[in-house]
Amino acid sequence: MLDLIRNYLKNINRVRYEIICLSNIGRRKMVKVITYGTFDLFHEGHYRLLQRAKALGDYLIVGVTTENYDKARGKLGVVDSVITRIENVKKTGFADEVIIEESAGQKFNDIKKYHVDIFTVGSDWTGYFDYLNDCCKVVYLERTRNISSTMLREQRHRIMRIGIIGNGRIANRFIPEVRLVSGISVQGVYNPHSHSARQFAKKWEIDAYEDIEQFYCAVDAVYIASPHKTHYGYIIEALKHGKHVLCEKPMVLQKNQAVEAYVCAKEHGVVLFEGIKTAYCPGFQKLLGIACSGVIGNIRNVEACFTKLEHKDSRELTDLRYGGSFIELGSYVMLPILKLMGVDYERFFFDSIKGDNGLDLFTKVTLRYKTGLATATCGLGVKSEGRLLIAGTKGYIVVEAPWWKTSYFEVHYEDVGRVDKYSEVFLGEGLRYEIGEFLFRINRGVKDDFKLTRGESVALAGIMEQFLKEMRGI
Ligand code: C2G
Repeated sequence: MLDLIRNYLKNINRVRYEIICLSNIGRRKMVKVITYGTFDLFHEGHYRLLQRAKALGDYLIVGVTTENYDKARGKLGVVDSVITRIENVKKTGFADEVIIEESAGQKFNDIKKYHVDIFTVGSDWTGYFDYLNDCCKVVYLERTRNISSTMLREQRHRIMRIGIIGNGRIANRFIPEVRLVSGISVQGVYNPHSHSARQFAKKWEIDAYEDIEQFYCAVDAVYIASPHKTHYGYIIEALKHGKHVLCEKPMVLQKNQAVEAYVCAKEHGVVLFEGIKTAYCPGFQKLLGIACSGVIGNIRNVEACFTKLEHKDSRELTDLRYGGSFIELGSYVMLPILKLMGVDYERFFFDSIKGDNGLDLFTKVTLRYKTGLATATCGLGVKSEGRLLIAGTKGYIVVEAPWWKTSYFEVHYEDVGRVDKYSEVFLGEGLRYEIGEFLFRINRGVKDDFKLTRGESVALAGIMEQFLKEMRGI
């Protein structure tokens, strides 16, 4: 298949190239420009990039990525075939030559091979390709901020325009990850503190909205990354505006709020999705598959620990209502327990080591099920071994830290000499997996939420609520 594409491109491009070379004889040196991209669900941003790339010189070479390369570099959800993507690039009339990009490191060789003068790419990659300055000029062209739907009308999938509410640390990690999911584009940010939103928008070349109604008009979906206590209000408001919602964990801190939010999403025909990244990453999916396959027998005990030392002045250790280790990390440590042991625990209790301000620096939750036990441990002020251990009647599975970014795990048996080892990719910050799944559910109308069910999400909210009641009297 690749050979076919290569020959086809080679023939038409050779003729074009010869004509251009002949017409340039005796004139100034022809300036050759090269750019690369996936060009999936071809849109205005791609068109404008190619138009400006062409204007930088006389001859434009466009590298279109193969499916395998996109897979290897962690770009998810590519819809169009490489043939369609090449055709779409060619239709613009800007490309004098189209080549295929198959691997990392190819850019450097292409620049030498095709005697390229300028390498260009959108500004979402600023700095990333500076190393190519050694062999040609590198130009970052400003990315197109607003992708209107005019160019996309006939397409099966629209580009989903997502807006961000809240612009803290996690939102800064979210944007580069969205850019590695095909079919979704960050439109803008809303924060009642408009100065902060404007700075964030400038940094990421997106729009800042001061008016929340205008914000909702401009987006199809929202990512809620605001302080915990504001989640519920934003979720309901966004759902009522008919927007799909991806909300950071913990989604809400009361069981009835979670139930109401899911009912509201159903009523408005949109997707509500709790963003616990571990739940959607391929390694964790593989782990659950192996754990439930019977190789370790019946699961009798799950122990999950996650600690992350935070500075005493951090938001996590100073927010007296919604700070502390369990609210911050509890969603992660409870996840494998709820997935493997279920939501029907018989009883559970919390115990914490508290700091001077009363916030928990370290918390243990012990759960008793009909068929087994579980312990969730998390800490912001105590460091421990962040391990996930799943014990069964025939063997056990161990996943070392950072198990919440599952990429490797081992299955052990009574026979100490027998160890089965499994690995799986976990790319970047891993947020791309939840974003990809969110988009998949929106586009395909998928009702199946097995990676993190409504029931599990509601149970998590219930456990958070219980924790706040027992430990803080809220
Ligand atoms: N682009 C843009 N504005 C947008 C979206 C994309 O200017 N709103 C630009 C990108 O910066 C890139 C080109 O359009 O230069 C193609 O974008 P993608 O198809 O998303 O490809 P990308 O993943 O950015 O791959 O080797 C691949 C390249 O490194 C770029």
